[in-house]
Amino acid sequence: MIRIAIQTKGRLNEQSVSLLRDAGINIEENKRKFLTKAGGFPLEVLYLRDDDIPQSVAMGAADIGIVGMNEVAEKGFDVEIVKKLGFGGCRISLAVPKTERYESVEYFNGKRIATSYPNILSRFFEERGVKAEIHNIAGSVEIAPAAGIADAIFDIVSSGGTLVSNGLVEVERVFESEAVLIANKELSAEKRELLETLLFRIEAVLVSSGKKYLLMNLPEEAIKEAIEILPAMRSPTLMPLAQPGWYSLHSVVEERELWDKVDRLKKIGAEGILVLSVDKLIV
Ligand code: PRT
Ligand code: ZN
Repeated sequence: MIRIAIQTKGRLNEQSVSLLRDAGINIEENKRKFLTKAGGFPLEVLYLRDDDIPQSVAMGAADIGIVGMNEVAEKGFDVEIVKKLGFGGCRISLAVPKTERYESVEYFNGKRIATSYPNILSRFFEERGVKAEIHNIAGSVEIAPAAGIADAIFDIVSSGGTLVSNGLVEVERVFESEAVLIANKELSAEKRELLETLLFRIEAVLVSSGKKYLLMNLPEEAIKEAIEILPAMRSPTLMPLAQPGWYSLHSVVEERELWDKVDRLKKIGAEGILVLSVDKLIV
């Protein structure tokens, strides 16, 4: 049995649960329980605030966890970063009121900065020889400058909308983050093996995301060009059709490249193009 800590509610909860579900793990969310047993895999789910996940994994209250890299870096607990998970992407940035003239990080010398990430910020300032007053505040950091309790902020940014609506501009991107799978560094052999199995499944889910399966009919003379348009894991699958001179071609493509490839394939004579979603891709 292995125990995973995930966020109880908040931005990472839904995607953590759906990643585990896509990996074949049956999680019944019972909001009143903080520890539940999953089906389909020897796994227990421990629901925690994201701030507590690095520590719980470092101390062994949970064996593994899903949490933002920002929390791992801020808390500084010694855990293994097993895998970047491709969701929860954001950055932690310094932002100043848009009326300020900003030229370089020296601007922050002697300034008061509000943040919930004092450790990451003080490391950044130390590296650059900046001496600023860091105010650790929980909650709405972005209102601190307008409230007159800080000159600048250091906070999570994703779209940038929150900064704009508070009259702030991002001036330094300090830390890039996304959700990561972390593990206790001293897992037993049995738990390590369960982690490997889980990781194998998670990788199959991650690899398939954003991929499409493409099928089409193609005249023989277009095959060479089609293979250039569609480099696949080995090469595209090609099967002769009953009608002489025609083939069926199958390949997996990145969704973001789909329309560009489809346009090019149509130009060289592809017909009956069928696009399917990829559920799992085991490489
Ligand atoms: O209750 P608990 O402590 O578990 O949750 P929380 O309130 O501390 O965290 P939560 O759920 O807000 O975020 C969890 C994790 O999601 C963070 O630690 C990040 O790793 C990640 N993440 C990704 C974000 C954002 N994007 C994000 N945009 N966390 C917070 N924000 C906030 C940010 O603080 C700011 O207020 O969204 C606002 C900025 O968003 P934009 O789009 O306007 O720039
Ligand atoms: Zn939190």
